[in-house]
Amino acid sequence: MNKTIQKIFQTGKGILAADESTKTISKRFKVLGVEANQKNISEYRNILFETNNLNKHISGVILYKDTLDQQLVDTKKVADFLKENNMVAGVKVDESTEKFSKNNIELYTKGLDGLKERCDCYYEMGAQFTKWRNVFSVEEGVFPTDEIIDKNTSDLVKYAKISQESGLVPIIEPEILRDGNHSISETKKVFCKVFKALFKKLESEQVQLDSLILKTSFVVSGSELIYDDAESVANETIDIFENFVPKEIGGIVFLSGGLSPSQSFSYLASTVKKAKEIDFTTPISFSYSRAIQSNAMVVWSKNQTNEAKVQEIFFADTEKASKALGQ
Ligand code: 5MM
Repeated sequence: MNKTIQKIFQTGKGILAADESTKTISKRFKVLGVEANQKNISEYRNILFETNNLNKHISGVILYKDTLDQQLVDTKKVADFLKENNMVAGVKVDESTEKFSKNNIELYTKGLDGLKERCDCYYEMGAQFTKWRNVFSVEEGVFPTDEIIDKNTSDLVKYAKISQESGLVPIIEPEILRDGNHSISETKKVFCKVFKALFKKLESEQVQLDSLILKTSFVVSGSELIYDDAESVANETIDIFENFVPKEIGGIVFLSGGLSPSQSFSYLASTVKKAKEIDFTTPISFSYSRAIQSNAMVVWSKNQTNEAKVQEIFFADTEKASKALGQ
């Protein structure tokens, strides 16, 4: 698992999140007027994976379970193709969210049943890491409730333990959602509560921290408010890391959470800069889906045969993400 962490956090490289569930990718395709059948989904993803020199900026790819064993057109399995091209294959092992019975509003993440067997199987299929995402809505004085924080953080810890037992590096993704009109300080309060509970449980359950990756949102205001300046985001985000994230974890990667590509790159650059200024030594990188895929997906939706153009746009956005990491 240490080798996997080292490969993922190579200088200037990050993770491509291509693990949208069928429901999520269908939503994205629908907006662009493309039919979300399996053929279109795999053809689109294969174009991304086969981008020339993708490994210059991408060290690992999170796959949806169906993609892991899929054949690239006339060639080999996706996991083998990535490996041959010096990229690590990972897989999303959660089974998406469902309403939490305590209030029927908040969401918990399913997928613990049979997880060990699935992880063992994914390892055999060539995966080297896994990912589990849960979500926390923010509404001042209302959400997230203590009950959902307890449930989601406990399940993240159970997942991380099982993943490590199968030799797979877990990426724990407690996503603090942007939806709403909450202030950046309200978001920060939620980060404090969630991270405090999460890392306390990880330590008491003796999850190996150096073989674990945290995937997190930036500390930002709700999406209905105007955008935060990059310096404030960096200051608040690094403050949370310093206070709640043990330095010995394998690394931290950011999700983009519906921020625009340029915002995702600028927040990443300012946060990495701030981390360097204060000698925060835990490796930091990106694990973006929308921030590096959205422009390419629009081009693809307009002309599904113009692979070269899609790959050019996609490569350019991975390059921008890489540049944001500084060198
Ligand atoms: C790509 O979407 C991932 C899976 O989400 P669903 O289960 O809802 O389909 C998601 O975990 C993703 O990896 C992260 O949120 C990062 O994606 P963004 O678009 O936020 O960078």
